Amino acid sequence: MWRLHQFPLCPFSRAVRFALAEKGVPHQLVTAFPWERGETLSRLNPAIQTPVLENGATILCDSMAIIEYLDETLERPPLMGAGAGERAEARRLAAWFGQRFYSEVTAPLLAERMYKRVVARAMPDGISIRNANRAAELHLQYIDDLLDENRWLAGPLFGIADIYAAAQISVADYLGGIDWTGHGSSKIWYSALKSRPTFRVLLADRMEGIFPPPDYDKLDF
Ligand SMILES: N[C@@H](CCC(=O)N[C@@H](CS)C(=O)NCC(=O)O)C(=O)O
Repeated sequence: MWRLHQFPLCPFSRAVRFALAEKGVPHQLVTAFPWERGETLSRLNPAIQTPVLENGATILCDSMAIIEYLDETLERPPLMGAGAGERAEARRLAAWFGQRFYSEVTAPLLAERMYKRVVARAMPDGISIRNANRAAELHLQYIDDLLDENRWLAGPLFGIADIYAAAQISVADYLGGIDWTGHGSSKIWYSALKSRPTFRVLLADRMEGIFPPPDYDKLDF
């Protein structure tokens, strides 16, 4: 059976978990905290990062490589889009959320509200949190704009762009960084995701010692 090395607030692991669930792939979760630089994670992934998906001799690292592997080996449901143009747009947006949203929103919130609490035992930096919240607001505006054009972020079908965006937003939301006020289109899109059983499993997960806001996993938020 596949084993996914991950931790509950890793947005890249959440993207892989979401894709595994959509593809109906049975898997076990193995908790790995990259900052502990454990022997298993270091052996499996030279970058010492989560996620890693492994099954015996098959070891897959990097969320995008893993999800593309799943999409190439399991036909249904397709996650990358139909033609080359749709796939290019889906990859562009997956990179947007995996790189820009992560560096501007999720990573600072993880540093201030998770790492400092659980590992460094230090006070969070309010300015960094405020900047992350402001950046999140701009990203929600961008999602509103994308949804003016399409039903899902990259086109008419649900796919990898939605998976990446939802994975990042769900972690930022868990850490109190998302305010949906004034973002009706984004909220409707996220509400459709929240009602998918494949995504609800992720929202049920908790990181020890850190609690999400009350509406975090509610369908009515
Ligand atoms: N490009 C990688 C990024 C993975 C990543 O940055 N994972 C974080 C945890 S969410 C990590 O392991 N950070 C530790 C480090 O970079 O040293 C992917 O998509 O899988």
